[in-house]
Amino acid sequence: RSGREWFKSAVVYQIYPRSFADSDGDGVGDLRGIISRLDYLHNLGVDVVWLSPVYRSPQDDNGYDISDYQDIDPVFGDLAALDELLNGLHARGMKLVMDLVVNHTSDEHPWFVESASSRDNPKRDWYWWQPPRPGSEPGTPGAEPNNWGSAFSGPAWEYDPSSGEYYLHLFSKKQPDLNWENPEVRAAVYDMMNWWLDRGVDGFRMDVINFISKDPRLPEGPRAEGMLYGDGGPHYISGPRIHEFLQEMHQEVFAGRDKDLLTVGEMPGVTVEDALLFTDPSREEVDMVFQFEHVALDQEGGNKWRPKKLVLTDLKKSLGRWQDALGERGWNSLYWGNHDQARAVSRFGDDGRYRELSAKMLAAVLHLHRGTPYVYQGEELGMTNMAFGAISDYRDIEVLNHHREATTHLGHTDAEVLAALAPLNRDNARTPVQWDASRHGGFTTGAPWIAVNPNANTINAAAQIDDPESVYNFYRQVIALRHTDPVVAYGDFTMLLPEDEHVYAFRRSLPGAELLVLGNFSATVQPVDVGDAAWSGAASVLGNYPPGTGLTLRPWEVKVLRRE
Ligand code: TEU
Repeated sequence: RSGREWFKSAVVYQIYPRSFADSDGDGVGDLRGIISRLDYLHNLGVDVVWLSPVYRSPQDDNGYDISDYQDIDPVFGDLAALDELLNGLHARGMKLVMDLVVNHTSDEHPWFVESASSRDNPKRDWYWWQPPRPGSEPGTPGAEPNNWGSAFSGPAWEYDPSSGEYYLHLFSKKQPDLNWENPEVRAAVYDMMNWWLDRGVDGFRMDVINFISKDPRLPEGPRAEGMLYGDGGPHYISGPRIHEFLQEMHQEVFAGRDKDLLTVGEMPGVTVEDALLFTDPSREEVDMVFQFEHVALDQEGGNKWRPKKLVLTDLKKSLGRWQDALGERGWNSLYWGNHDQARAVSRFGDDGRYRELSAKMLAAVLHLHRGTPYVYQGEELGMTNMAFGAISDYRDIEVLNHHREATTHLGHTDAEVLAALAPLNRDNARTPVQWDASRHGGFTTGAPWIAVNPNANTINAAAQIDDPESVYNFYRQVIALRHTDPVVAYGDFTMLLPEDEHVYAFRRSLPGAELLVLGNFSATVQPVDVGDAAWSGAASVLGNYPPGTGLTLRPWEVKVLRRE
């Protein structure tokens, strides 16, 4: 590998299709809505679109429960529309990366329907079926084969009375886990992946791909005080055969293809050490991973329903460690948000008085790290979290299941749960993209599947596209910098002022040129001394204020200086 792979100077834009743009007035975003916005994306300058699932699905987890991997759900369109989107992107020199969800299928996938039809069905072993715990009353609490909990509350096992066995589901009970120990499962997945690559797609974002290898003994997990279920994580996060499976996938699907492809593994719980193995090009596993350390720092014990204030030095320590570890070998993805995370400007910036300034600062600080940056739809507009009123305003299964469990089994009141849900729930990021100040933010002419944020009347694309000072146009400048300055794509990374509690400072350098990036994560003026007075005279290549003097930072200011 050249060390200068194409994806190192690329920027990826994530589209969550049901919330992006609705073309037929049914209140749900769709493929033709995306097609109508391709020039908006091209103008932004992004190179790749990562499209969250649009396959046939009962939509139990908004498409991450797939019932046909090789067809498009009618709510989003059809394969002809997908091909039109693909051609539209390629015609603009952009690529399409599909979302690969193969840790589990929908319970309505024919594979599962067959598997569940009888204990001796040939596909029984395509999923994880287990008898009740010995000596237990089948179907009653505690009879599950082990104590693992589901990510969406409740046990990770669902009882099937017709066969008297349980099936494993790390997520919703309509998302049964595939059994990757079975070579027939792996072959079927690789066939499907090849079918999509042969159709012209340019790679995959792989959903919880480090969960596909489980300890086949399915041992009990540790159960923390006050938790209803054990944590199976130690027995399926980056499990025993994960590297073998990803290397086999690479050989069966990606090897020998003569086009630039992108593979990014979504890996909750992945460690730096494992990520080095996953992304080391010589191992031919994946190009990069989504790790979750920096998005767990504002939660007590990683519990998103126990939010706490983020400490900047913790953030710098975490991201700095990933920069150092994957600096020479391997590669980082860079993100503040996605469809599972709260909106960046609300979570890491200030979505009130300093919304635009902090959104721009966050963009420059993130994108100028070493790695491939991901822009989540609406982030380029400075879209914010949503103030949901009642539980009936929510749509996300993770939220609804937690609310039910917390109010029925854990004795919390509705008000307590709603307060705990507000900062980090996934629906914050799933309110429709705000295109203009018309009804429903120009997202749909119908009734939106989830409410549009009322601030769409001021925060929207129409108000920003032609405003050179807008968040949108700042993103254009940041993205352009990765395309034009090799220091951004290929330079090394040195964290500066690690103990400073308000300023995020780092240096990027290549022989002959270097950048200094200074971000003020506070609303107060911050003097900055990086121990090198020569920077004071360096040229400013990017900033969110009119050029100032020296290195002092105004509220939420970002300065990017360059010197040869
Ligand atoms: O998310 C995996 C994952 O770890 C999420 O459960 C995330 O940690 C959690 O939502 C944060 O609270 C992937 C998809 O991105 C997510 O949308 C799906 O719900 C999930 O897998 C199951 O497919």
